[in-house]
This record gives sequence, structure tokens and C-alpha cells, in this order.
Amino acid sequence: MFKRFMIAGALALTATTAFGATFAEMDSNNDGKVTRDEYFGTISDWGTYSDWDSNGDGLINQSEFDAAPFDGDYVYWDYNNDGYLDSYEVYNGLYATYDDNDDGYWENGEWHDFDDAGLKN
Ligand SMILES: [Ca+2]
Ligand SMILES: [Ca+2]
Ligand SMILES: [Ca+2]
Ligand SMILES: [Ca+2]
Repeated sequence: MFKRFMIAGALALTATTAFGATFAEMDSNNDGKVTRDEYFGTISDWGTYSDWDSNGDGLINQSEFDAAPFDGDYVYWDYNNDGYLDSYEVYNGLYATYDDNDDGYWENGEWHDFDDAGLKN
């Protein structure tokens, strides 16, 4: 996880379009947790995947992944092992990375880790 801080610093200039929502905005039923459904419902509206797909081929390759404002394990996120990340693989990988206690929800403390990574405006 040490790379998070390096990446947040290196990409501060390019992260302006991503994740411009607060925890409360994502938590649409206000139960203090952001489920995958709530997360997918908001993240897909922001067009972040296309921001990261710099060559516009609809897939994230290794170099696009390295340039994106988040940390993760590219090989681990690539569930179908085709060498690229589609939007589901990216969003699902992000969600799993920041769900530190693996309970299937984002709670506020976990969201702060997400925020610290430079993903939120
Ligand atoms: Ca909720
Ligand atoms: Ca691409
Ligand atoms: Ca894949
Ligand atoms: Ca959690």
C-alpha cells in the first residue's frame, strides 16, 4: 500500500475529474455504508473509466493503469486474464482494494483511505 501516497502526489494534476462525490452522496439510503450497488450507481455517472482509457480503445492496459490515480494489483484485477481491464474489472478492483476489512461495504474510515489516495475532489 506504500504506493498509494506516491501515486496520489504524482497524479494530483490529472485527478481533477474523478470522484467528485462525497461519502454522503454515494450512500444513497443513508445507512452509513456504501454498497457495491450504490458505488456502481454513482461511479458510472462520472465517466471516470473513459478518463483513464487514454487511447480510447475501451480497455485499460498496463500503462494506462499505471497512469491512473489509484493503486492496485493489475494482474489480480484482471479476472478473465485477457491482459486488459474492462470497466467492470477496474471498478470492482477499486472497490475491493478500499474495502479494507473485506465485509463487502465501504464505511467512512475506508472512504477516507480512498480520499487520501487523491481520487476525490
Ligand atoms: Ca448505503
Ligand atoms: Ca485503453
Ligand atoms: Ca480483463
Ligand atoms: Ca468494509
